Amino acid sequence: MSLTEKDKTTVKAMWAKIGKSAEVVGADALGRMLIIYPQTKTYFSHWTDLKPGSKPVKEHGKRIITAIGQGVAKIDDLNSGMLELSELHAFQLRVDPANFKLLSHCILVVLAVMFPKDFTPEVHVAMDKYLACLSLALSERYR
Ligand code: HNI
Repeated sequence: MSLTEKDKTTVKAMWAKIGKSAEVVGADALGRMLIIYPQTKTYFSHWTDLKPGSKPVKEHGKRIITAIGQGVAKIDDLNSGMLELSELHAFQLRVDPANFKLLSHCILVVLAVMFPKDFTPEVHVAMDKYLACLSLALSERYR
C-alpha cells in the first residue's frame, strides 16, 4: 500500500490541526489500548500504573505521538525515517508487530472523538493508510 499525494496532504493538514492536542491524543490512545487489548499490558509490566491518565501512560503517550509526528515529517520515506525505532521494537523490546495495528486503531478512535468535525471519511481513510504505512515501516527490521 502506498500513500497518494492527496493522502499525504490530508495527513499533514490533519496533523497540523491536532497540534498542541497531540500529547492528549497519544496518552488517551495508549490508555485505551491497554484497557481494550489487555494482552498489550505484558510489554509494560515494569510500569507502576497502567491505568488511563497515569503518569507513565501520559509520558509514554507523548513519546509515541512525537514519533508519529516525526513520521508525518518524513512521510515520503517512512521506512528510513522509522528505521531506528523499528530496530528498537524488533530487537530490544520484542513487540509483536500485530500490536501496531491495535494502537493505530485506538489513535483513530481518539481522533474521531476529539475532532468530530475534521474527521471526515476522507481524513479517516488518509489517517488509516498513514498509520498502516507507519506500522509497516516499524515492522521493517523484524525480518
Ligand atoms: Ni513503542 C518505546 C514509538 C507502538 C511497546 N515506542 C517506544 C518509544 C517510542 C515508541 C518513540 C521510546 C523509544 C526510546 O526509548 O528511545 N511505539 C512507538 C510508535 C508506535 C509504537 C510510533 C506505533 C505507532 N510500542 C508500540 C506498541 C507496543 C509498544 C503497539 C506494545 C504493545 N514501545 C513499547 C515499549 C517501549 C516502547 C514496551 C519501552 C517502554 C519503556 O518503558 O521505556
